[in-house]
Amino acid sequence: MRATSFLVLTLFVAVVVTTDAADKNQPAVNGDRIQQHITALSKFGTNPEGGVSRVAFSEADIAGRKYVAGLMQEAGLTLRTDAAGNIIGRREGSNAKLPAIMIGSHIDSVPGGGNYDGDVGSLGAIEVAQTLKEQGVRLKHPLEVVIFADEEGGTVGSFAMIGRLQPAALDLMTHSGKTIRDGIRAIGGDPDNIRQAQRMPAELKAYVELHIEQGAILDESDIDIGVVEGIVGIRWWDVTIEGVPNHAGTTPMNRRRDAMLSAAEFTLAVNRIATSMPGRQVATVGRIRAEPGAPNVIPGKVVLSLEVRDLDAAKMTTVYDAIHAEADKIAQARQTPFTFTQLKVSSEPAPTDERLQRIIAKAASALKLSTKVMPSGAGHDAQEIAHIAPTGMIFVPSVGGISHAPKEFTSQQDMANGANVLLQTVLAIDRGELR
Ligand code: HGY
Ligand code: MN
Ligand code: MN
Repeated sequence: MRATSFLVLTLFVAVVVTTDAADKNQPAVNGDRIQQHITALSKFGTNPEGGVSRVAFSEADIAGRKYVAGLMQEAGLTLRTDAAGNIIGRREGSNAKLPAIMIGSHIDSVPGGGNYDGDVGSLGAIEVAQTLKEQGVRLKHPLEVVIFADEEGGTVGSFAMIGRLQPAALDLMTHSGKTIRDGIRAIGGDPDNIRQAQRMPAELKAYVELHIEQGAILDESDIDIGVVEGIVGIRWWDVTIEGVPNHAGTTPMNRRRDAMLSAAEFTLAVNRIATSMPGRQVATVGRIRAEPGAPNVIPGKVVLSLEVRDLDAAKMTTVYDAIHAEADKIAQARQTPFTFTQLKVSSEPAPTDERLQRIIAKAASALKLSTKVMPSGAGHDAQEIAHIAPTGMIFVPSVGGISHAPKEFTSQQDMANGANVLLQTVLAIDRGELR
């Protein structure tokens, strides 16, 4: 071997060995364990289609929360349940004066949901705490892992944490059959003192949430990690349409004031309006109830849900105004008045912290993972916490972009990648990179 070749080879070996050693020195999560926890959590509220119906405050939710609380304790966290029912696990840092780095997500699901929405971020955050404990890493900042209460009912737990859950919202009925007030009580919260759940900006250094993308962008472009730049706002209304109930056999077609017919026209109009404007806004009628609800009675009343989402609050107002104007026309033409009641759990759009975007992207690159900066079309607790702390979000791919459905799927490797990026992001914040 010529001297130069020998030198090149030696350098090459040295670089490989050094890089390898550096990677080994970095704490890394246990992907098998995340997968085991995902599988175990999926048993709470499991449904025959392979997903879960673990709606907030249901028996399944209560049992699932107990399971994750056990994991949090094993991870060395000291637990408390706040007044809103959020489970908060804390690990003190070496400097008692520093604010906490908060990570977490939710474990409640939509009815007929999947096994990854919220669960990946919750179990990924617990895995970060477990990894720090096992690998003997002491942070300077306290670490808090939060499992937020009732995310799917309108980011209820995180709303309370920022002090914006209005008392009227406590009376809303949830999928569990309990009001939010009774639900919070059932999970160990204290709805009569909901204000006590509020956290102050000085208490929090940052909040970072890992989540599945719930869309197809990462999967279709074969990208490992999404760096979220902003989260859409979500506004919900109950729309009530008043008609006149009457006999479905004896009332001629030209003498009807059929609330269902107006609801059908309205539903088509919502879709047409959201589709016809330039931009990424979406609008949905997702639930409908006709009264009295019999085949042989013309519906006298229909109550349906309206949801509008966009990254721009002004755009959401424009879409809503157009929908309302169309409803007025339908009401006039069919003599069926419409009433819109906005629910007290609507979320405003939220940009994420640009410094955290950079930290997340850098952490992913150091792990040799590809990244893409992208918006979130789904709502998250992160958009509420963004009002009181610098907030970042890490997305991992959802196969086929399917979510809020039993076929929702994210691979073990992608979950581990996301949790490792979360871990490295926490370490970077702790080192002082969030300046
Ligand atoms: O509805 C949402 O976007 C969220 O998954 N809660
Ligand atoms: Mn969801
Ligand atoms: Mn979610």
